[in-house]
Amino acid sequence: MIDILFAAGPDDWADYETPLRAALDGHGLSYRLSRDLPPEGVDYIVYAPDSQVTDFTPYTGLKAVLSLWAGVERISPNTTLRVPLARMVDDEGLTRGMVEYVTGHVLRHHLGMDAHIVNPGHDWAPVVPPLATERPVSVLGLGILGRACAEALAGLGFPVTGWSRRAKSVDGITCQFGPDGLVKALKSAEILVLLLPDTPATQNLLDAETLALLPRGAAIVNPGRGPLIDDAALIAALDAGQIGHATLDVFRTEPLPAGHPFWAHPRVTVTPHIAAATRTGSAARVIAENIRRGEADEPLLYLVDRSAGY
Ligand code: NDP
Ligand code: OXD
Repeated sequence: MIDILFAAGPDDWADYETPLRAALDGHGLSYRLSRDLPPEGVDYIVYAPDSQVTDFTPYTGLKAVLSLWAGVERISPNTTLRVPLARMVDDEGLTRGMVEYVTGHVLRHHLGMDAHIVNPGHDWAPVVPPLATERPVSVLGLGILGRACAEALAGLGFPVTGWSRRAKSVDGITCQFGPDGLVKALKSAEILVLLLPDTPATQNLLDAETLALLPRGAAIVNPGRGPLIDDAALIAALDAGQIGHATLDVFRTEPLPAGHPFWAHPRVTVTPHIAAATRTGSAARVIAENIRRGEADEPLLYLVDRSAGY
């Protein structure tokens, strides 16, 4: 009997219980799945950032923690966790959702859609946007999500530069890495997409100095994490016209506090962390597959490198 503790919030339990049971049954596993199990008998913990578990010490027989979220900044540094941590990679749901969000918001800025959607004076003022082939876009982060978005944007014709920690090669994308690569990626980006994880190395990556490297009037789309951007520096850059618009899905504090200047800024679009929701059916299949692997002594999928923090 495999004991699986569902240690995410009550809403998640309501959404996930049925799909998780269906996915586990599909593997013919014999299991107990509950929100409440004696810690010492637990084999796997299904985790989300609002989990009731913050100290893993009592889980003496734990084999792995399986995150329902792709971003693991809140659990990866936990020193009481001493077993493998797998994060969510869900090509059927999460990745598709992110590609749709990013291409939609990039196209909005590229086409200048706002001028037509909000046109109180009913001005007939034709401004023909350039073709995508004339609009360089950079994607910071070339992991599962960044790469899928970079490829989708390149498929629409945008010249795309991608930036990652380690060197890589992706067909149709100009790949950069390291500090020099960041400067190149920023200098060319009329639209900048942030798909980096929140780690000590990425926090405040966009500050006054790096924002100044972007072409004047550049747009930023951030579905990565709030701490990637120095909020005050972004507001100053927006006010100075250095940044034309920022579409932000993620924030240092969520929900974004009522008085935060982003809410009122005319050139900030706030979306409430909805860029790519984990979809219950496909995510449950990813969790169940990892439990099957764990029980079969096969390597787990999507393990987090906790020394790098993602
Ligand atoms: P991955 O781990 O697959 O990719 C992370 C990418 O960031 C990699 O290309 C990695 O480089 C790069 N990277 C990490 N650290 C650095 C650094 N110091 N310098 C340069 N590049 C760096 O993550 P995903 O693509 O799956 O997800 C990215 C992030 O998206 C998540 O961490 C999460 O924060 C966010 N997210 C947001 C959602 C939303 O709804 N808003 C939904 C899901 C995720 P390398 O390839 O060299 O390792
Ligand atoms: C995630 C997210 O990390 O939704 O999965 O932000």
